[in-house]
Order: sequence, then C-alpha cells, then structure tokens
Amino acid sequence: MSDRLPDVPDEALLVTVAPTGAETAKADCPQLPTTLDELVVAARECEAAGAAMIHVHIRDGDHKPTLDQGRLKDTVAALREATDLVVQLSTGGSVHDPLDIRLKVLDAKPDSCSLTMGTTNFGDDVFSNPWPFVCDLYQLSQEREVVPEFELFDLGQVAALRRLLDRHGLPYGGRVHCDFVMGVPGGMPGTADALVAGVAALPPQVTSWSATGIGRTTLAVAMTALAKGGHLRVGMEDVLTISRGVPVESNTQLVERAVALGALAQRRPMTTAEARSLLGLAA
Ligand code: KMH
Ligand code: ZN
Repeated sequence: MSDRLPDVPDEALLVTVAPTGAETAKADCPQLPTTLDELVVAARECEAAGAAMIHVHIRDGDHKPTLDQGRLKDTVAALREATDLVVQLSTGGSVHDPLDIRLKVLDAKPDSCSLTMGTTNFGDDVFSNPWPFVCDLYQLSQEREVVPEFELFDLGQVAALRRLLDRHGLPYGGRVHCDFVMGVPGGMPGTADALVAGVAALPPQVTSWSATGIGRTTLAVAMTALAKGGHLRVGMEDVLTISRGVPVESNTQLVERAVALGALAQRRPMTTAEARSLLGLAA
C-alpha cells in the first residue's frame, strides 16, 4: 500500500454508513430508511454519531429499489443540503438492475460511486459485473470526475482491481479507496483469515480500504479491519441484527457501535473534511 496521506492522521477512522441497500423489503424491516425523508433523518443522525460517508441505494414510492434519475438527483441534493457527508451512490443497484441503467447513475453527479470488481453469486441470484462493464463504468467515473470506491466481494476481484488500475490508470482525484464486502453467500467468507489475505493482495496503488461483513460476520470483519488499520462500513444494507436474534433499531445504533469499537482500537471518527482528503475529493 502507498504511504498514508499526511493530512489524515493514522488514528482517524472512516465510518461509512450503508443505511438501506436494495435487498431487504420494507415490510420485513419497517425501520429501514426507504423514503427520502427517512434517509435524510438517518443521514443526519449517522453524521452526528461519527459517519463521514454514506453509501446510498434509493427506493420508489412502493419502497422498491429504483435507479430513477429524478429521485437520484433529488437524493443527492437533499443529502448535500442536510449533511456534509460524502455522498456515494450505488452503481450496483439491485441484482435485477440492467447494466446500461447502472451506468446512468453517474448522471446524478454524486461525490463518489461504488464500483464492483466482478460478477458474484449473490445468494440465489447473480450480481452481474462483466469485465467490459467494469472498464466502461471506471472510465466514465474518470470522465465525470466521480471518485469510485472499489467493492471487493472476492479475492479474484482484488486481482481484477490490479488489472484495472494497470490498464486504465488512477481514479479521478488520484487516490484509490476500496471496500471489502465479505460474507455474501457466493463471495469470500467474512473471516479474519480472508480479510488478511485480501489486504495482503491489494495492489500498490491502494491508498485506503474499509471492510464490512454481512450478517453475523459483521463483528469478526470489523474487529479484523481495525486490527489491520483499515476503515469500517456499517449499516442496515449489511446487517439487520445487533446481536443474535435482536433486530437493529436504527443505522445510528450501528454507527455508534463502530465508533465504540474504533475507540477501543484508539481510533476516532474521521471528519467529513478528512474523508474528502482521504478520497481525493475537492474540499
Ligand atoms: N445490491 C447488491 C446486489 C453496490 O452497492 O455497489 C449490490 C450492491 C453493491 O449493493
Ligand atoms: Zn450497496
């Protein structure tokens, strides 16, 4: 990995909140923020609790996942108005979203976008990210000046990240931030061993990384990430129970737990200004 940036001290911990996701139904989890108002309230509370970036999936009037352009633009505007969080739009969408619509997410001009480095079996579904699509989305992010966060669901995707950077150069902003998404049925397991292997395989251009473990892998992944000096993603996109059989009350509760874990590791929440610097975003 490259040296840490001088303006972001080692003790600063980036907490990214992924409050909604695309795979949980509102009916199964009424506390999931699916309306714009609910999302903005969650974003404000999570920022106050220590989050510096938000990874956003949006829903339609029936609480179903959508990549509707008008709603995406309104969401970016509302989050910018209400918070100072780095706004990252998901280009992954739901497992059912077509590739051409996913490319159009960048039209909503977010600060950052997720960019998954390969196709993954996703439970009983397939999360499709063919190599030509990955390259198209990456080049579009460079053109549109959107900072990508590379999502790594599997070790092979770490190798694909190296190939992408070698072939197409650095992202807009010049920093390379990636996020291990672990414990998806079909991806790499959410274990300490898998995260250690993933970090060891990162290409030299990587300047920062975070990790999240789905479901019951969340704590093992978070504690390993802290032990390895990484950053954390948390949120109801990834986990719906706070302990065995106990539902998560809110995204804030998960951010608070991440901040508490960080404090044990002598890390303090990164400010939004530091997050912008870490990611190579203009102030
Ligand atoms: N909903 C998953 C199929 C991303 O946001 O980029 C994909 C996902 C990754 O959540
Ligand atoms: Zn997502």
